[in-house]
Amino acid sequence: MDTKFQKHYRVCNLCEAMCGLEITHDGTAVKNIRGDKKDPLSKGSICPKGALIDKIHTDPDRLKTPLRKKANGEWESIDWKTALDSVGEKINEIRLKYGDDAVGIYLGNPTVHNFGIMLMIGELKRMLRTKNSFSASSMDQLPHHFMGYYMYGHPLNIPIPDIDHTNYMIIFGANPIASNGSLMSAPGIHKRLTAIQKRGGKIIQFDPRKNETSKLVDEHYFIKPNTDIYFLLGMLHLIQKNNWIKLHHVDNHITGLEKLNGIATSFTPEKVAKITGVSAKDSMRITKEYVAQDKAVLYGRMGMSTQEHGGLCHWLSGVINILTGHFDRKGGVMFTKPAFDIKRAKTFKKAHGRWHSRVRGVPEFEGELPVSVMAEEIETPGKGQIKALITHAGNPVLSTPNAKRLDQALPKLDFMVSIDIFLNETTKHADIILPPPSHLEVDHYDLIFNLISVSNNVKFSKALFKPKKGQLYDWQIAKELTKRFAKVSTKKPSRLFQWLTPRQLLNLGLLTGPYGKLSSSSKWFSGLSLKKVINSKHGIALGALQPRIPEVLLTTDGKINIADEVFLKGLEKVTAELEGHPYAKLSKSDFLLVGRRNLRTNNSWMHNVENLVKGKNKCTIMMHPADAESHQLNEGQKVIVTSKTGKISIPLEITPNLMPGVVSIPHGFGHTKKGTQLTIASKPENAGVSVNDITDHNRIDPVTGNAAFSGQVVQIAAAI
Ligand SMILES: Nc1nc2c(c(=O)[nH]1)N[C@H]1C(S)=C(S)[C@@H](COP(=O)(O)OP(=O)(O)OC[C@H]3O[C@@H](n4cnc5c(=O)[nH]c(N)nc54)[C@H](O)[C@@H]3O)O[C@H]1N2
Ligand SMILES: Nc1nc2c(c(=O)[nH]1)N[C@H]1C(S)=C(S)[C@@H](COP(=O)(O)OP(=O)(O)OC[C@H]3O[C@@H](n4cnc5c(=O)[nH]c(N)nc54)[C@H](O)[C@@H]3O)O[C@H]1N2
Ligand code: SF4
Ligand SMILES: [Mo]
Repeated sequence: MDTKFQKHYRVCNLCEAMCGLEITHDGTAVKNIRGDKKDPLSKGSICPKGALIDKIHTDPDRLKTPLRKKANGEWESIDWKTALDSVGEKINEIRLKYGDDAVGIYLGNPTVHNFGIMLMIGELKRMLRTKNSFSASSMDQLPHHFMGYYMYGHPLNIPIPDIDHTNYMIIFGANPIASNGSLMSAPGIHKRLTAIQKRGGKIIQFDPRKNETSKLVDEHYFIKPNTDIYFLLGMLHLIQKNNWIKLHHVDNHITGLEKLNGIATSFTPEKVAKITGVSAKDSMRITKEYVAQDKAVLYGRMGMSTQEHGGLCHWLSGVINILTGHFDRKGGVMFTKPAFDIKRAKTFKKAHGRWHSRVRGVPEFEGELPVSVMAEEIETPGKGQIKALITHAGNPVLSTPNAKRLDQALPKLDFMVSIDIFLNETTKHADIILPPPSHLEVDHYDLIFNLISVSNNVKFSKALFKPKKGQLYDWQIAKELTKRFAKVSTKKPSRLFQWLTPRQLLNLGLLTGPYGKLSSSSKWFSGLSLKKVINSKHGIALGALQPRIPEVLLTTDGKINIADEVFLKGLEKVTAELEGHPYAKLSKSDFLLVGRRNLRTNNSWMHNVENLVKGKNKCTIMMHPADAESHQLNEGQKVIVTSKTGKISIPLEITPNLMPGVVSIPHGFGHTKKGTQLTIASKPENAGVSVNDITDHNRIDPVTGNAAFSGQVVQIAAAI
């Protein structure tokens, strides 16, 4: 190799897979990016997004200095001190005038991929003391947190499929080949899935669409969107009726088992089949096979989370895994043992219903309100109305249900600040934008994804390049704002967080963590410290997942709370609708809408990378040929999709991969040039339309408050 070039090793932080990257560079520019073969978790796997991560760093549209909007709407660059002082003054002025709840905060998806901000944001929120706190979680994995909290005592106590040892995997509503696995950090997912088959195992998938993952599964079944809860209750019905229950070692660590008696009695396979579209014969055989397997796992993800019964679905899949002996055992779902266990830092005595949203009265969870209520909290006058908004690493104008309404509500704010690397559809509404450095200019550690990984590992990535002089990291921005917000807060900022850097906090966590030098179970010379982790540039393997019941449980009685009232109550509506499901009344012109992801896109961003967006238009509506024929629609033509909340016009893609009666549109598109700097994304051929202009903010899971994107009713007609 040319001596001018060096190798840098880091973890890709674009998605949950945590692929190790090997970056060849000359100190100022990247030559190429490959998968790091020596990374103990990813072993060389990489996807097109990770291979192009440097294109975010070099994107001419990426912001490097704070921007302030002038009275005429144009932007001017300002220095960091002026920017931070103005934000502090403006936010404090609004708090003093209208009260703490007048400030809203929204954290987007990349927030969780940034350990610096994750360690500092709690303090910032503590100084703000607002009830109007939101994040992308409430249109994503909220049901998992809910299940973790109620069943195992902490929102982050989430069991993960032991994919590398299972012999029977049932997948509901996920597309790991495109998404690279979610709530299951499993880089090289293709290899891991096919390995199940190589050991003689089987993969079964339930999805209203045959997606990229369906190509490799053994059996795919179309399931009607938003009806998975019925399928799961049908499984429970069979398991209880046939007494297929085997609790193994968890038997002594469960409370509330008796409350499960009778809850699924009326959910016979025949009744359930009428609602789900999966035949009674298939559901009976699959349940029997799954129960009989020693190493089997039931896994559900986005498609199962973002439906009207997402909370109940994830609770019940947990219950089924427990009852059938596929829990806390090899090949079932298992808990991780991360080197830095953030669960120890934040305990939850009570995390639900401590306050309610002002307009719709929905309860908070983990200190947050569902994002579906954000627009109405900005629009509706009265005490507690949101007058100022802080966004971090999010694009809610494209990502939230009925986002068009939010787009119209944001200009009504007295003040908005966005911490983001781009001027996009959301940040264009801000008065001030604070841009942190790029992904190659920051240290990286996976505080969250190591908690949901399919094996235990630890790795620290040092920044590759230096940021522009004076540019502040996300965590420094948070610290600076915390200091300013503290001036009018009744709480004092914690000295620990004021004085220590993320590296120092991480070192503390690693030293005192389960493998740390200072832990009772490790030895001083072999235990972990940040230094030791930094020195192992490819990362350190900490072993396969191991049984952790009961020590992992954080419930007050130290037991699994298998049937909390919150879930049992939620079941009432499902039981009532068994005999007369609303979908039975749909007419021929009604379709059920589902979403989709593509390997080369990442929610609403990264569309500004030419090599990822080029090629076939990804923002289409997919429809089954029989439906297209009966509606006299042709391939490629523009159709108008209408819902309760709006209309969009989008090209049609006809494919047998959709369940008849179902249509699929991806989210994250709808880029606009107006007011943004998204040169590539907003070119007409790449811009697409936003599905969230037609999703309904009133469709939320009544148990968790999560957005219900799946199964919304829409009508479709040719565009004239
Ligand atoms: N209809 C429909 N809607 C959906 C979904 C769906 O399936 N269907 N999925 C939902 C899900 S699961 C999610 S997670 C959300 C995502 O929704 P959001 O989190 O609201 O939006 P993202 O598209 O992830 O936007 C990320 C933003 O972070 C910025 N950014 C990237 N890295 C950094 C960084 O390191 N620091 C800072 N400060 N900024 C950064 C980017 O420029 C971009 O503006 O969308 C949800 N919306
Ligand atoms: N390439 C890429 N990777 C990503 C992302 C990305 O945008 N692009 N986003 C990341 C994020 S933020 C997340 S949260 C994860 C999500 O990753 P996944 O959980 O794998 O989610 P999706 O790829 O959206 O796949 C959801 C599947 O659910 C199906 N589905 C929809 N409704 C229903 C239903 O009611 N029942 C059932 N059974 N199935 C249904 C859809 O047809 C689709 O095939 O991906 C992450 N990884
Ligand atoms: S799969 Fe995810 S973590 Fe791996 S390279 Fe792609 S974007 Fe990065
Ligand atoms: Mo997500």
